[in-house]
Amino acid sequence: MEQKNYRPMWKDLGLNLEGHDQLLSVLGNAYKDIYMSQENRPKAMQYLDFVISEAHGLRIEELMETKKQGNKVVGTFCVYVPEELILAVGGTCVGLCAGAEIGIDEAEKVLPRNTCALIKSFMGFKLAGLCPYIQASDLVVGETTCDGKKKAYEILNEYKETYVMEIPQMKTERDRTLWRGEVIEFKDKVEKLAGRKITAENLREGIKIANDKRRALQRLSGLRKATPSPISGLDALLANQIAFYDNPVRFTKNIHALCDEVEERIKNKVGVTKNGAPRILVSGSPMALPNWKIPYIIETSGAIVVAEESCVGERSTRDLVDESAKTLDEMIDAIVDRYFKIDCACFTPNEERTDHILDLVKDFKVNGVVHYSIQFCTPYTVEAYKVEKVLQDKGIPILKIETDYGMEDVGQLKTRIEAFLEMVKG
Ligand code: BJ8
Repeated sequence: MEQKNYRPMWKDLGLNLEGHDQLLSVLGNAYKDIYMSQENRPKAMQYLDFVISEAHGLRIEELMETKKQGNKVVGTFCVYVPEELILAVGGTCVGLCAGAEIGIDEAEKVLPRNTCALIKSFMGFKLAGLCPYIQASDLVVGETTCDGKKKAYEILNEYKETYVMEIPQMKTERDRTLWRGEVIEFKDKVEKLAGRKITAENLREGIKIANDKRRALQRLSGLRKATPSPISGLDALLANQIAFYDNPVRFTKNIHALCDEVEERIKNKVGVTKNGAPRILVSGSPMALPNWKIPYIIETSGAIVVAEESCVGERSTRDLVDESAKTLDEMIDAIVDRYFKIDCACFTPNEERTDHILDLVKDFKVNGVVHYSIQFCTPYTVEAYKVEKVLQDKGIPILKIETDYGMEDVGQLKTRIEAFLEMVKG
């Protein structure tokens, strides 16, 4: 099928056309090498292949169309932003580009070099004019999670209006009160932006759409407990990454179709690996699209990733908003409670996270954990100590990795991961 010419749209959005062409070509090749070279993928993955191929085309066209109809597009960088409120006013919530080493020179003009790759990436994408999602957004919503993000949003705000939600750092009643206030303020902001009121009716609908998406991803995650693994970790990660970009209703339907096929595979004992391949949990910093580095190395070294303890994975999908709330106030409380459970390493203490890692190890019959921290990410790099300790106490092998989005250390990482897998097997 011939690709449509999206250049006029990209130009209108103010993208740097030449740089954007290069980006699409690099990403297209990486996708071919990493994804299309996998054997025996479920056929339903074709949907996600298509979404990826149109991530900067058709999907952006859809966003521009919904904007024309008076609806708003809100861009985010964190799973703390309650998308239910955005959906309630007919808006679209999209994740913004933050997963590739792009525009680093530009980013380093405004940020210190020793900033985590995710932050440098979102700044680089914006300053180099390469992310159509931020260009299409009516508002960017940031959050006070880690210091790097918090301070970087002040700079990003000079280039694009960035509204910042205050996220508490602890989980006491007082923190919950603060968080409730933040959610209510955000509700007011969304209402003003959209020029529409949030009501019990439209919020119920927003909650349902977001929960349905999470239920579909939970179903997919649950199927990965099977042996042999019916789907690669790379493909499952892709589903979790695309969840931040695609139309949620269409995405949910297609993930269920994928799950139907994966269920059939399990019945017929069809797997993507041989029995006996080490089952790995990747835990830590989020892997934003197109950050596939660690699972790619693991899965081309003879192991399989069976779960991601990460915001692009389990952490953002495991909790639902209680749907039994009747009034608007009760619904807000249900949203506050759901988001308050997120166990990001920005919280202290954060024992829920280590408890949860142990649960995942048990439920997914994990043989070893790869703890992934983006270099210079203080919360996850420091918390790795606690994670290592609880796993070692239970005799579960762990490999701690710190890396950025560059490819220079791939050989070295592969050597370390292969040595780890040998040990996991033994
Ligand atoms: S809820 S994990 S999505 S903050 S990698 S920018 S923490 S220095 S991304 Fe995150 Fe929300 Fe937490 Fe999840 Fe900072 Fe670390 Fe960089 Fe990070």
